[in-house]
Amino acid sequence: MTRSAILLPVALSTMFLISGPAFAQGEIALGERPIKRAEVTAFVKKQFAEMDTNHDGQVSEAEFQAYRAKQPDDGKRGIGHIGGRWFEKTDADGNGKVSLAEAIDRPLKMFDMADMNGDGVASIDEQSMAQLLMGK
Ligand SMILES: [Ca+2]
Ligand SMILES: [Ca+2]
Repeated sequence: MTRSAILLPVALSTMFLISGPAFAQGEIALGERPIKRAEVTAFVKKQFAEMDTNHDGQVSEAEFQAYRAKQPDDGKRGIGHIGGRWFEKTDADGNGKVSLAEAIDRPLKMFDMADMNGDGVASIDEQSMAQLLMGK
């Protein structure tokens, strides 16, 4: 058996160890890997579906509070983080319900701010710059 044949599975399992936790945290962490715009959209749609427990296409304040209660709070703040003031900040038209369009607006704006060259991918460098601009 050659040396590389032995090392490759080890390298792969290490990659999984590194990328694993980022997927388990319920949001897209910044500064860990390049993020695609489509990924942000897909993530917010999935998160929205998880929050909209009665499936009426709107997230009510009660649904938001229930989601918050079970969201792991590990101190990380990435794109799609549902903070304590998420509901009031996200309900742009103030009708007491958050629609999918409203939910997707802020994460995408954050993404577009990071994606400075507009190629649809926020590189790690671009994310670092965005974090600086956001004062983190
Ligand atoms: Ca709902
Ligand atoms: Ca609304």
